[in-house]
Formats: sequence, structure tokens, C-alpha cells
Amino acid sequence: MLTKNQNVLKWVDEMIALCKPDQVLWIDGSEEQLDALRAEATATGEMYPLNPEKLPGCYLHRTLPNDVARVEDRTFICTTKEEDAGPINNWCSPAEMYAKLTPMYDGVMKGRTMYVIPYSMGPIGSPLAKVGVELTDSIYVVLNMAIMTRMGKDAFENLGDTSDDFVRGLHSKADIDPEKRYIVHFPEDNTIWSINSAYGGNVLLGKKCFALRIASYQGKNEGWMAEHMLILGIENPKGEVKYVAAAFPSACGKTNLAMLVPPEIYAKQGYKVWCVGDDIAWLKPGKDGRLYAINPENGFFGVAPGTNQKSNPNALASTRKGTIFTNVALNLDDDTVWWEGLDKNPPEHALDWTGKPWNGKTSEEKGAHPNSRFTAPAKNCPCVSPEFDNPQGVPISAMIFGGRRAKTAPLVYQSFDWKHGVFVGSTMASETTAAATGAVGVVRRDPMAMRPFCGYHMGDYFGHWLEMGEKLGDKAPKIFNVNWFRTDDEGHFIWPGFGDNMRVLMWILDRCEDKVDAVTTPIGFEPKPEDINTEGLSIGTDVIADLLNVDPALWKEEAAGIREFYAQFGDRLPQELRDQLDALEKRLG
Ligand code: GTP
Ligand code: SPV
Ligand code: MN
Repeated sequence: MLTKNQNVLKWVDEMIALCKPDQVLWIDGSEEQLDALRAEATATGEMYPLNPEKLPGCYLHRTLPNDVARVEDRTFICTTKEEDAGPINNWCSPAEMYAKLTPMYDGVMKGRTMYVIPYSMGPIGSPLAKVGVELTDSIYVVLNMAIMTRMGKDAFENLGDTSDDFVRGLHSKADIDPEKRYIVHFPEDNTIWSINSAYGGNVLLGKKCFALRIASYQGKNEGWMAEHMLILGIENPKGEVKYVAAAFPSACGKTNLAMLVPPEIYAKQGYKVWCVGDDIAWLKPGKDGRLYAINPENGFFGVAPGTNQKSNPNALASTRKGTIFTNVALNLDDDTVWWEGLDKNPPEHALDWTGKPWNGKTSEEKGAHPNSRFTAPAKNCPCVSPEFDNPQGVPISAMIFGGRRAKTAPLVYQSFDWKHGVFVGSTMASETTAAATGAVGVVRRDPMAMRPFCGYHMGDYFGHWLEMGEKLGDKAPKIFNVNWFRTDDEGHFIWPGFGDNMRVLMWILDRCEDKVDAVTTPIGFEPKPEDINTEGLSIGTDVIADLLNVDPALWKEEAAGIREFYAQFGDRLPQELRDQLDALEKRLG
């Protein structure tokens, strides 16, 4: 036992009585304990140790083919009143859900060990950090939580002996039965129950379940924000650093943007980019009235496919030690890993992500699952920010929304003001990706990239954004929208993307500092095409002009789609947003 906190001890006892594990192991975070667990997982085949020279401390893990992504249709927000969960979330009353799940947990850990994982989301001692405890029967979960969070006995420091302010997470693999899989949140009880999955987003309960779903609910009640946002710093040649936070839906480029390598034109002048976070931001007004952000996580749970030396060298470097790979291909010649888009040299003697023999040179099948992931320590990242552990967080100058849109959305535009920015975020749409089960490539509304992660009524969430803007006043970050994914008639991406996205960020920062003019369009302020630097690119200002084009016909359709989307929120949609939509339609004529 690592704490005297009676609330923790009482709850752990109750869950032991329910799950009936053979043993209980409190995770103190020590290397000795983690090493023993690594050895045990290796012995049982749960984890496969990779080449100790080329990938020291790295392991491969495979999940069942029916268990490779988040399951939005089996994810629930259980509030007493149905309307508090809102129209976007699956809802069930807490009483009914506890009654349904309790028998499923009864005795589920017989013959197994229950691991008690104390962890902190956010730097230990930070005023923005929060404590969680996850109970699980999975060593994979323990070893991932060791990378993704500040895990172990120190996490209890923030809690003290009497506080009840910790999130109670209960996870069991059970039989990994997809028919009985539930990812359930009880925001009113600070509680998460997850059962019958072993895939990251469903079982690393500190991540989406706590740091977004429960935390968004807490933030609404406590005056802060939990967002699906990367945080990065851009350092200018004078050594001044400005920070931006950006929300893109799952597998739409947060990890890539967060660690981008500046193009030569900026690098040679001395510009640098620093990564504070790649997936989640907790944001709160600071003493000076500006909005400050911490990354509650301690590692990256990043998409493997497409990650390579050119697209994201910093992410790749982050995965060269102490990393857990999930559902990638195994190169049998040298015990290394491979995924689509890593290089043009797939292994001939390999196992695919399901563990079947696979020849990358001849096979039509994919070696890695499209949602295969790496769990890498943030400290491995060559451009990890010196402010990564700053308990106060970093001040945010700009907030950026974006998604995958083949046509409608231009490369970049700025909202007229905060309220209009909230409208822009609330109407985001993007093509779906492999990060969740279901169809891929279908455009859907994904407000603020939070559709799968908002722990309460989405209309109230928009209201919270508006309130935060009121509170921040003229110190509020400026709000922008970007789209790296416009395609030509053959379906090819027009914008080079990746490191070159910095060219757009530079315009954004210039706007924040009032250094550059803009063009007023019906949807917001746009750059003059020549204000996006194309030096060293194969495309010129004419292509930028195309990428910035706003097609009134498409945008009228878009406005009609927004109206339909908004209708479901009824009178919980803030009037300000209705007004914004009317104003957009008027501007479009
Ligand atoms: P989650 O971890 O699921 O929340 O996703 P993420 O937003 O961090 O996604 P990530 O950065 O891992 O992006 C995944 C996919 O987006 C990969 O297929 C990348 O190749 C692609 N991608 C990222 N940035 C760009 C870009 O600038 N242009 C293009 N065309 N593709 C990009
Ligand atoms: C996402 O899907 O947005 C992720 C991966 O970041 S998961 O942790 O599985 O949610
Ligand atoms: Mn994510």
C-alpha cells in the first residue's frame, strides 16, 4: 500500500471484493518492479522483446483483430439525467449501468493479479495536475501507463491523506469479448469502468477516458478546459518562444505538427520548434489573465503508419528506445519493427500485425494495422520542450482547429473574434480515420475534435467555450482554422504538409502579433497568398491562392449542413452560435 488515503483504500478494497483477484500488486513505479513485469509479460508471450541493440528496451504487443481501435458505439456517458450527456454521447443511467456491469466484474480477476496503478495527469505538484488510480488485470496496461503518465507512489503526493479528488478507473480484459465490451464513464462519481478490451484508447484510462471525458466535465464545473489538442512552441532567432494549441480529429496530424522540423528557410535563420504535447491539453487562465496549457500526459501514443524519417523524424527518434509497439509488423531477420510508410524496404521474413507469416515484398496485405501505434516516452523526443514539466504550463497565443477536408476548407483562415472562433470550432468536420472502429473516409462533424471525447452535453460544452472567452477578454488566444488535406482532381494532396506546415504557423503568429494584414472573406480573415512563404517549395503563390479559395456554393451547402447539425442541440445550443450561423449565411449572400 502506497497511501494512507482512506478514500483510495476503501475503494480499492471494494473493487478487490468485486473482482476477486488471486493477488493484488501496488505499482510503486520502481524500475525493479517494472523489470519484473516486463520479464513476466515476455515469459507469457504478452510482450515480445525487440532487438536490444537497435531498439533497446522496446517491445511488440499484438491485440486481437476485433480489438484494434476505440469503440465509439460502446462508449457511454452515464449521468443521472439523460440530457446532461447530450445528443452526441451514448447514455445510460448510472444505476442501470452499474447493475449491468457489476455482475460482469464479479470474480473477473480470479486466477489473475490486480495491479493498482497510481498516476498523475500533469506534472506532480502542478496546480493543474490531477490524480487517478487505475485497477487492471493487464501488464500491458501497467507498462503503457508507466510511459504515458507520471506513475507510481509519487502520484499520491498531490492527493494527500484525506482528499477524495481522484479518478477511479477499473479495467479488466475479461474475455476480450467484443459483444460485452463497454467503455463507461460516470462523471458524477469520478469513475471509469472499462471491460473486454485490451486496446490503448479503451484501456489506458488516464488518456481519453480521464484526461478528456471526465476532465472536460470537471473543467466545465471548475473553470478550465480539457481539449484534444497538441501544444507546440515556436522559438524565434531572438530566443522568444510563442505557443500554440491545435485540435485535429484522431489521426489527422497532431503528432506530426507537434514535432515538426522547420523547413530550411526557417532553420537557417535560427527558428526552432518545441513539442509540449501531441494529443491532450488542459488549459486554465493564469494569474496574468492569459490562457496557460499543460500536457497532462508523459508520453506519445502515436499512429505508426506514415511515420518516417522524412514525415516525422522526431517521432521516429522517440521510438528508438523504451517504446512499446502495438500491432505493427515484426521483421524476423533482426527483431525490429516495420509499418506501411516507414521506408520503401519492407521485410521479406516477417510476421504481420496478427502474427501470421508475411512477406512485405510480395504480399498484398498490410503488415501493420492502419491504427497500429507506438507508446514512446516524451523525454525521448529530440525536440521535447524545456517547459515540458513546467507545473504552470505555457501561455497560448493561438488556438487552431483543423480536419481532413478534400474541398471546402481553405489552407488557413482566422476567425473574426473569439465567438466566431467558437463557431468555427463547433462546426469542424473531417473524414473519419482508422482510430475508431467503423467506416473510414466519411465526412462527419467533429466539433473541436471532441466529438468522441466530450463528457457532457455538447451544447453546454460550446457554452463553456464562450464563457472562457468572456473570462479571458482581450487576453484570449486568437482562433484559426487550417486544412492540410485539400486534394486536386486526381485526389492528391495539394499542400506539401508536414514540416512545411510551419509556413502557415508563421502567418498565424504574425497575425497574433499584428505584423501582417489579412483579406476579409465571408468565412474569416485569410492571408494574402504572397504572405505564405513558398521559398524552397515546388508550389508557388498561384497554388496558395487556389488553396485559399472559398467556393460560395460549397460554403452555402456547408452552412445548410451546420444548420442541420445544430438542430439536434435544441435550446442547449447557445444563441450566440445560432447568430454566428445566420451571420455566415448573410455574408455568403
Ligand atoms: P491521434 O493520436 O489519433 O489523436 O492522431 P494525431 O492527430 O496525432 O495524428 P497523426 O499526427 O499521427 O497523423 C496521422 C496521419 O496523418 C498519418 O497518416 C500522417 O501521414 C497524416 N498527416 C499528418 N500530417 C500531415 C500533413 O501535413 N499532410 C498530410 N497529407 N498528411 C498528414
Ligand atoms: C485518438 O484516437 O484520438 C488517439 C488514440 O489519440 S486513442 O488513445 O486510442 O484514443
Ligand atoms: Mn487523439
